Amino acid sequence: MNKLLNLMSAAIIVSALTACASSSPAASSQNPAAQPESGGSLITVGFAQVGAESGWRTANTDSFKSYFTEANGFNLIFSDAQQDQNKQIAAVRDFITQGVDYIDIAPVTTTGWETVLQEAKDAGIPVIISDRKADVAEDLYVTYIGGNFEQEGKDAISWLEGYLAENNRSDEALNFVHLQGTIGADAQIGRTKALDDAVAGAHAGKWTIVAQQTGEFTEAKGQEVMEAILKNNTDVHVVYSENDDMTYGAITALKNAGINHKDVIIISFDGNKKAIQMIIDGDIDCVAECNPLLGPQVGDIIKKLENGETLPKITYSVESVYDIKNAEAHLPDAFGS
Ligand code: GZL
Repeated sequence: MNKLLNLMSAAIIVSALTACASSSPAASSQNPAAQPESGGSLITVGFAQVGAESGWRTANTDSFKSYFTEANGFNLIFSDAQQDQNKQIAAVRDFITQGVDYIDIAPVTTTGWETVLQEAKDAGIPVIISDRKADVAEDLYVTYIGGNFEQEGKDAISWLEGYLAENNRSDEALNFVHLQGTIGADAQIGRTKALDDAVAGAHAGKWTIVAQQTGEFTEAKGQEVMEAILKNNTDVHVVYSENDDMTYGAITALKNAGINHKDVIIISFDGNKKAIQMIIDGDIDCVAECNPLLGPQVGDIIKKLENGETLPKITYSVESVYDIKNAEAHLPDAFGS
């Protein structure tokens, strides 16, 4: 009788252990070889970040590092690619070698990702794409979460059309200086398309882009490019700058050229606290919001995947447009410094 009881209790123990093992999908179905580095109870996430080029990027990195902590059940392996796609791809390969449980990528540019994402798929490691899209087949990543950049641009153009109407300037011929983000980045592609479409379409013959150049999403490059542009263009009516950091540089360049920047309509993207304050101070006219605080949302995606939930392929951030009418109210909630 004792033997039977012993056998039965042994059987119960074995089945309980098997049940535990199969109840953590990350360890079994997604990546059987993966065992988080420390303790075995943490979910190891490799985050391949673009770089540290802007206030937006700093806030985005901070949101990941403050969310993906051991206290929250994660082991974060962070890589800063310094805006170099080769470094970003190498970081993803390193995550694969380390056998992480999940990979998150903010692709510096949309192209060139097929090979390494196929390697991640072959290794059974789910890939989440955040911030900027990658131009790859849908089976190579689980989901995308980030801004709808063409819509941000359309929202900025709509704001400008409203502003011009309010000031009886709708029929005015306007010269635009267009500071683009990193060429090939999803954010640049979308924001540029919105302006290009408006100039070629509804406002053809009235709106002219007198200069269009990348400032690499940095303040220094934005100032440098704007200074060069102003040497050949002093009759500038609108600056359409694809992020706040280039906008800061552009305003410095206008001042250095002896142009009162408050006489120029300045449109920016992101929504750093500094830029929102500059709306209140009259230095910037409009900021189309782009939310960098994606860490907790990516964490929520991973928890849903751990629970075996299915997710939509795309989730866009909910974003607003700020001007003198609503900047004050938004300032306390604006990200960064
Ligand atoms: C947008 C993000 C862009 C920001 C820039 O989601 O990729 O990159 O607009 C940042 O400030 O450098």
